[in-house]
Parts: sequence; C-alpha cells; structure tokens
Amino acid sequence: MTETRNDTVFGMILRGEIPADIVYEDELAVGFRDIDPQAEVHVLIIPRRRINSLGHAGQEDRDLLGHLLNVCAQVAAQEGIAESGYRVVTNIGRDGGQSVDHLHFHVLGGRSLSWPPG
Ligand code: DGP
Repeated sequence: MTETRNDTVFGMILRGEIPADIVYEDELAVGFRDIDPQAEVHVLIIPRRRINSLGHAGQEDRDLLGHLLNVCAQVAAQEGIAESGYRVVTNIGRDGGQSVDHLHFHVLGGRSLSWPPG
C-alpha cells in the first residue's frame, strides 16, 4: 500500500474545500458525480483514505477494495441503472488514462456503452 498526503483534487472534495455533487457517503467511501460526465450516470467512488491507484493497493486493502465495489453496485441501484446495466472502471497510470492520483471507480450507465474502450 502506498499512501501519501491527501492533496489531490479529490482530497479537496473530501475536506469540503471545493464543492461536489455527493451522492453517497459512509465512514470509508464517498461517491460524487464526475465533473465531466461521459454517460447519463457517471459517479466516482473513492476511499476516504488515499491510495494512489489500484496498482498501489496491497493485501491489507482487500476489505476496503471489496467495500468500494459493493458501494459501486449500491450507487448504481440508487441511480436506477442496476436493471439496465452499467460499467465500473478504474484507470491506472499513464496508459490507463488516470488523471487523478487517488483511487477511484467510475460508475457509468444510463446508455448503451461501447466495447472495447478507446
Ligand atoms: P481518471 O481520468 O480515471 O483519473 O478520472 C478522473 C475523473 O475525475 C475525470 O473523469 C474527471 C473527474 N474530476 C476531475 N476533477 C474533478 C473535480 O474537481 N470534481 C469532480 N466532481 N470530478 C472531477
């Protein structure tokens, strides 16, 4: 596990320093709408504790990772896309297209999503 100071834009959202449309909160995770939505529903699920990416998570983070995925499914149901289907994505590093170094799962749905991704 690599954990550094929570000084990304997501850290600022967690600390309430910049606004976000928060749709889910618990003691471990927060969900908020993406500022640049790529589908009708586009929510980001993040851990309160900063882990830079999935590639920085370790065995000790298993419970947290499982929880985050459960939250993704819960938020999808809350957003009304559980029946129609949706996608959960986490981008890792440069080639993965990661732009914020704080682990996040994208929950995307509300339209038919193409495959493979670009
Ligand atoms: P990624 O490219 O996988 O690292 O996704 C980062 C996402 O974060 C991207 O879809 C845009 C979103 N994002 C960046 N800055 C902000 C922000 O200030 N507020 C919100 N709500 N989303 C943001």
